[in-house]
Amino acid sequence: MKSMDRRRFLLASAATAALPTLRSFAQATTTPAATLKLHSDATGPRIPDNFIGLSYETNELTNPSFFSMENTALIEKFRTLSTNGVLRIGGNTSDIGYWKPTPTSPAPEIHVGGTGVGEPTSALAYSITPEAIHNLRGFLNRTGWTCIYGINLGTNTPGRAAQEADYVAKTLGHTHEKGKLEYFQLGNEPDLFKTHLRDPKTWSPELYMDEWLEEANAIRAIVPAARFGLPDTSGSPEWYAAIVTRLLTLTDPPTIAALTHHYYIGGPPSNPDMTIDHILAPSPRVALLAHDIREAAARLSAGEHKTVPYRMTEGNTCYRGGKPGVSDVFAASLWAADYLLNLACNGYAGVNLHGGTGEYVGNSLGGHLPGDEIVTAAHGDPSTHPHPYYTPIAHIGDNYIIEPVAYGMLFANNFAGATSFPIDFNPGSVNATAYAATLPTGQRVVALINKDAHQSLTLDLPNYRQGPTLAAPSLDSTHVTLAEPSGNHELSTLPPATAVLLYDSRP
Ligand code: BDP
Repeated sequence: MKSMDRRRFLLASAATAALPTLRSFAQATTTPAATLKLHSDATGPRIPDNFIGLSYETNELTNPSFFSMENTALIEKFRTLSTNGVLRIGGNTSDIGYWKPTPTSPAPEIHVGGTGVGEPTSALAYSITPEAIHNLRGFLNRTGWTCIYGINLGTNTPGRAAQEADYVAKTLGHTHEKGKLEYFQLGNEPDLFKTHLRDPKTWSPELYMDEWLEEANAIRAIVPAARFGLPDTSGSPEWYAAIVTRLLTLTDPPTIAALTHHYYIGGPPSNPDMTIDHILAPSPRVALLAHDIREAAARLSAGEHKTVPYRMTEGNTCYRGGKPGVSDVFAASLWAADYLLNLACNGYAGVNLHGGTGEYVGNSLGGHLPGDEIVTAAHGDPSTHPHPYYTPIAHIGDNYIIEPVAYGMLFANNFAGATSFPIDFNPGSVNATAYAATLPTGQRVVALINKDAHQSLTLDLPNYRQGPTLAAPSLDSTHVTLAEPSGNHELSTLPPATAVLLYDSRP
């Protein structure tokens, strides 16, 4: 990729910032040099062009002008993040939304149990109209994005699901037929239905599959080209295993387009362990989830004689709407850069970070964002923070704003279209990660992410010059820059809390 192409991914406001060269950061107290061995003659997974994704609550469709071609300010921000990303619509509110085909269609009875803490309630049920779907198509056309569309499984009937799917498929068109709909998902985090939607004593992956198949088959009967992603669990690897086993017993299974799961580092916001240090610490769970979904996808692929991709369809730093001072600051940029590249080099088809409008993410949690209480208790003003706190694109006043977590997405998006290759990286005592890939032009790119709050990373990588650098005055700052350095520099020392892309400078 030529440097002009890469510049496309940089934010205009940040691109003019004068960055110090990494060599100039070299410090008096040196940590032992890290080692990095590049195995560029071997190939790892290719990172799809549409790797970048966002996840929004289905409840956003209540306001048909939000995802519409008139919402030019939001379209511009989507295009800043990617010109061909994937918008996933779902979340807890997808299980309390009902299809309302005409203005006079009656509202069905929606019953949700549970406590309403961290989950929606019956009173928050809402309708989805043809107008919202029609406008969504215009929004997708203008952004260049495609869509994963979530349909209610928790409080729906197969008949209503099929009617909605029919309208959505006709209006969006399938991506395998040059349209905008990647696939449907039925139900959000069914592994957690036991808390508010199903009997906890009996709920299981097997019962879920009975219900899922009934709804999926009703949809296929009307939309023969329908494709599905599943199970969209909150994690729960034992679910993918059981679901794949069941799918492999079917003689005429619905078409499976992807296996999917969610990932939040932890939560809720009141949890004292949800700190900047915690979100930057290495997480063994990421590798475990990757291993388990890859195994499940391989089993399904072998059984179906095709390659079934896997995708992280909803996630972020801290569940229940994010934590002020952790989810909405520079630490979240470094987390996202690392997390996305980790998944990219582990063969994931893409990553959808969750966000959107505060009210609707609030509804997904029972009607409010707990982060507000933390800000208020500290005598702060919640209105100065993004809502939800983890959202990649915030809506503050009349403006849409690219938040710190989205800078990490932008950084990682420089790997889109590239083919990863294996490396041996030993950062010593520094909390740092590295990823490497070959761009379609043949040029190699290395990402170094120094998540360490205190230690610099010292590394010699001859013939690689410094590209876009992700930096901020401090880990808890909201002033993030992602910018090209001035001049042509090789790397010597990467300062604490900084990430850099390095490009092979050989002819
Ligand atoms: C996920 C839900 C989503 C919530 C999110 C959160 O799918 O609707 O908004 O958690 O807790 O589990 O922030």
